[in-house]
Amino acid sequence: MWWFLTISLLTLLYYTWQKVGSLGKKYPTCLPHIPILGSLPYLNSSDPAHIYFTKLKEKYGHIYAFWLGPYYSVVVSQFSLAKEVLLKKGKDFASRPRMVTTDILSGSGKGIAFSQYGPQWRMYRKLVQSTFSLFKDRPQNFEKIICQEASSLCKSLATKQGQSFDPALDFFLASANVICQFCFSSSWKQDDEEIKIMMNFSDAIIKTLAKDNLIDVFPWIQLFPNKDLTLLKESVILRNKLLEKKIKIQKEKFHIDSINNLLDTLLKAKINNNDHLTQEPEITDEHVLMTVGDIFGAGMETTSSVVKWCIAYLLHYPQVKEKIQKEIDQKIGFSRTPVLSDRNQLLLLESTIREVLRIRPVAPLLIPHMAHTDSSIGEYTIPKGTRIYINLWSIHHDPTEWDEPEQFKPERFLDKNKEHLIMPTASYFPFGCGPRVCIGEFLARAELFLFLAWILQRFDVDLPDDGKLPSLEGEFGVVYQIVAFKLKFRLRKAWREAQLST
Ligand code: STR
Repeated sequence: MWWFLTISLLTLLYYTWQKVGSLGKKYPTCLPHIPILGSLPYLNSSDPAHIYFTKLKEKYGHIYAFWLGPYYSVVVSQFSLAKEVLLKKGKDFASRPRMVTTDILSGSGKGIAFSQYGPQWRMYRKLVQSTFSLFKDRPQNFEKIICQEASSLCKSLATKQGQSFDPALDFFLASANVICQFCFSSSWKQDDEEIKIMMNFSDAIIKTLAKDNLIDVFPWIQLFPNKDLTLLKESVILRNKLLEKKIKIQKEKFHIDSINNLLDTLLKAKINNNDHLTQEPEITDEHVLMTVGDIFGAGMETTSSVVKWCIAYLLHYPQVKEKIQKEIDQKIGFSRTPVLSDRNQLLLLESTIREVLRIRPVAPLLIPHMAHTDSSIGEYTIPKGTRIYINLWSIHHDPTEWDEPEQFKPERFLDKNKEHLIMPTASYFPFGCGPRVCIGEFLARAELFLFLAWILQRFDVDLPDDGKLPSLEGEFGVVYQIVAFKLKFRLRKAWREAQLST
């Protein structure tokens, strides 16, 4: 009897407290919620989060809220509101919620991807940006680095000609090497065991990080045995060991007058930071490791994942692949390999990349944002601490903005005469926007273009022997990955003939 009265009283207090607090303010429609669990009992679906959130939009509108246990969360599914969050009021919403899983990966919010908004995050982001500028203006620039990797990638694919195989490792190696040059001025060889270890731990991190994991809602759950958490912790230990080893080797070569990569930039900043009694935030070895770790992880995972999605779509739509190849043959031919300035020429390849980034965005809910001050979205009050999920998936599949959004149509990014690239609607931001926009967008776009142009100039991409097409469904996680698939590469006749005649 007593417990019944206590629970009833608590429930009453809870609702009264919420009503009083919200007097005169307008909040987004909220899913039903109960004490302690919040809306969790009403968020039960077998659909991946981005699909489920898109379905909820039909019932609750473009902006709605729910309680993830104790965390008030808002989902934004419309372009104009998302723009307000990311750009117009970008600063208000530029923080990140602290979660058990992201804290494990980032050493309690260090680095740049999962760290809170503030001077520390800003300083590390600037240091990474300045290293990007360093690579743009020097002879061994990104274009050269990517082309070297594209060349090694094509050589490796040629050795597997005619075999049915999973190309994941080859694409991973190519992307990892570009980012490894950026971080440490070094790279891996094809048969290096370390690359396989990296691919495995990276995959494990993606599958266990910031997912619909209850641990991120109720941290006390970690007190009980948990398979996902153990896997995440083990993978992060492996990653940190590998990075520490790389950092140690690079530190021995470090010279303050010769800054060649991201680690050099960070080590120099660390020395300057210790020398002068500056107001700058602290730079510790752990901060350095986490910053390099974020860039490294982002660089290898995202690019290789999108290359796989592109190839998978080309297997589903061979007529698009043929048109791209025709364009390559006409605009580049076989006497030279593709370069970045060909982007103005290979419009169909560029539009295909854009369409893949639309229909299968790398991060369908971006990384969750958090309001670090009281603010508003549209007419709605958003209290400090609210978690904001931008449903990029729903924005990229909005039928009021896109013609047949479920269809793969690269030509939607071309004008009528197919002579210019266009943006059919502003409802598109595969790399996010505002203060937290993807820092490597320029590099990612360059890699996607060059890797695909090099591959398609040389190879035909065919179905594997069992004739199985890749699934286009994907697996939801912090990166929306394609399920492993097999294919066959075959050197193109025209390419072979051109090689013989030179
Ligand atoms: C991949 C696995 C890894 O080893 C390290 C990281 C940290 C940075 C993460 C990256 C991850 C996945 C892709 C992220 C990136 C930061 C930005 C990027 C989430 C988990 C995206 O927003 C897609």
